Amino acid sequence: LVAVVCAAVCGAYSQSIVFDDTPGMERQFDGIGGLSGGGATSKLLVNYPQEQRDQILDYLFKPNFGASLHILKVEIGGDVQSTDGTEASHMHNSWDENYQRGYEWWLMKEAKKRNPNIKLYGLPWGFPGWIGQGTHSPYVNVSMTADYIVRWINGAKVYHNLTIDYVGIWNERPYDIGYIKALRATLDARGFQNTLVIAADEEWEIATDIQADPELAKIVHAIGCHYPGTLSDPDAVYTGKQLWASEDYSTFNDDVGGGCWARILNQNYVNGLMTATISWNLIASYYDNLPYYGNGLMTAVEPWSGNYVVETPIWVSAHTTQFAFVGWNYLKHGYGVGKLPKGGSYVGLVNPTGTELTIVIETMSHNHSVCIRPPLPAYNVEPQVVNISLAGKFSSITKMNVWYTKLGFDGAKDILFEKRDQIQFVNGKAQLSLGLDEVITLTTMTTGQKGAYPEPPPSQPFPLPYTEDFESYSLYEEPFNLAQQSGAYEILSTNNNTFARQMTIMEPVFWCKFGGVSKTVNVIGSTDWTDIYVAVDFQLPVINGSLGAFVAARVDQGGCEAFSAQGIFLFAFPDRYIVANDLARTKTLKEGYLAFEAGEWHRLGLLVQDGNVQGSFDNKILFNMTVPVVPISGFAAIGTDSFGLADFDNLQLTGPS
Ligand code: 147
Repeated sequence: LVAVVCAAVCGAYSQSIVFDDTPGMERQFDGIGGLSGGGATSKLLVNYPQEQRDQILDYLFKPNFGASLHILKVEIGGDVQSTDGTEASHMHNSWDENYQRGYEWWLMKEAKKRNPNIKLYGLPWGFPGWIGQGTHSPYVNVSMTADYIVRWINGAKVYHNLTIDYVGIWNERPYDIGYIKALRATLDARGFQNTLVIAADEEWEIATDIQADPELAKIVHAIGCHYPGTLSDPDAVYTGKQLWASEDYSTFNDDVGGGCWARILNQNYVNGLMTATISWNLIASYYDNLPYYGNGLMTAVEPWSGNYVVETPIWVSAHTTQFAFVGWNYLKHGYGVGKLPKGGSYVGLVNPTGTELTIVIETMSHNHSVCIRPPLPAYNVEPQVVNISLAGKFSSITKMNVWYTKLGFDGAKDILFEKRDQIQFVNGKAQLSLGLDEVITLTTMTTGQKGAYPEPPPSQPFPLPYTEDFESYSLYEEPFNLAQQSGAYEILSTNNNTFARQMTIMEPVFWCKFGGVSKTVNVIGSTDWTDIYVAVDFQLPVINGSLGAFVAARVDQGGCEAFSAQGIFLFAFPDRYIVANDLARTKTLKEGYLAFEAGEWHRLGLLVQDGNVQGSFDNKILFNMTVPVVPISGFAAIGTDSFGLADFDNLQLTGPS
């Protein structure tokens, strides 16, 4: 706990840390952010009841309230699986252009509504197939890819009045210098001189290319490294470029996750001179048992109940975000930035006119601040007393406001972002007693608020029975609750009927390392489901139609592993049906005769009950069989047998009676 008064004996073992602007400032602070996408991480947030959804958005973006983020990074959807699902491209095909798909436009507008100063950053994970022209590279025609990306930036402006501040290259995949130059040239030619290029969203390796190529050096605004473990490469520092942890965190959002976030927010600068840190992800809004469940600043996975959880990382963020802003500057190492004598770290941030000072101190112990990656070398933190000394222009400060967090482990209660009594400075000096796993902000800023809303509604399981006819949707929206793991689904309407269409007609430029099978799949519900009835109307369009459609139960995997998902899959083709034990159809359980034509609507049903599987077509029983041994539970799913158009309507899910 912050203790200003210390017995005389404290002085004997206390150490001084100084905050002094005399030698000037070091680097400019570029902000703390969250990442929506890479992929589909905000999926379940979109159709929350408006009341809870607005509350959640306030906790994330509203200044002076919660995480109050400075940067929102979003995926530029590419119709590919990009971790927890696929996000739609604005150009499924070369002849197609649409800026109403998905939810990132909506999210960016909600963020801007709350904080007009929030910076926006777009980055693709994958690309629709036509960009690769039959290859799996986006660089076969770099001006075409640059055109595709700049169209997204232009669409943001024209259709949503959103200014994209930063754009990246290809998430965690190879960059191409020719492409980076083409991208810059295209941005400039279309009036986006102010959209800055961040490269290359992997490690620091672009630093050597920047050193060797003055033209490239001019183009790259900041080097963006992922999961830097608070360290930057000397080559990267040598470029003189801004250095960003352009994706970091990805840790379950309990107190250890909060500890990770607190440690890296400070130490990315202290150890690595990184001036921006962006959390993967912004909000964990994807079903449990998809990859990296809960790896967001907070969790919201129940649109049907409205339940959500404001987790520790939100309040850890607030310690920095509410009291320092983009364009502020860090003090110099040794003059307000450094490691504490007995472990932990501190940063001093100053506003552009030099009149406000914010100090953030963290004392996270090793085991209480481990992030998902990279491994964290051993270190020690001990309780300590530090003498704080304010020098230069700051020497006249007599008091600072104090915000305090102590993460509670082993049954102890968390203290999260509480306002404490002011700390008094006598001749620029004060003493602070620090315990373990604390975050303390000392600031001249008088703002700061621990935002609060009434408890959200209680948690509820996915509601069954469940029906979805899509009639209430806006055109081009993505179906709610159906978490697309391959393919891109959107709401269309013909003859006064609204339905969901699978839009991807060719294999995309994948992001997942192992590529994927040429199937599309949407999962829904819970991986706890065992017995279930799943039925849907489907139609295979005549032109560019998929070869078949399926309904499935007990689907056990999503994410990049979706392609190897097992389950009970009933595929319908114009001339037969196939029951497979896996999405890839490597294991056929049953086959039989079926006859229908493309362009006709039919209903496909799958009932798993009491050890029996029953398939139906247009409500007539097709077969009965014994339930396969594995998997024993999983999501319900619908999808297609190949990339190609397919329409779905009147989804019905019924649980065991
Ligand atoms: C990152 C991705 O960029 C994100 O989309 C998301 O998948 C995130 C989840 O932690 O991870 O990709 C990485 C995946 C693996 C490693 C690093 C980054 N790794 O093993 O070092």
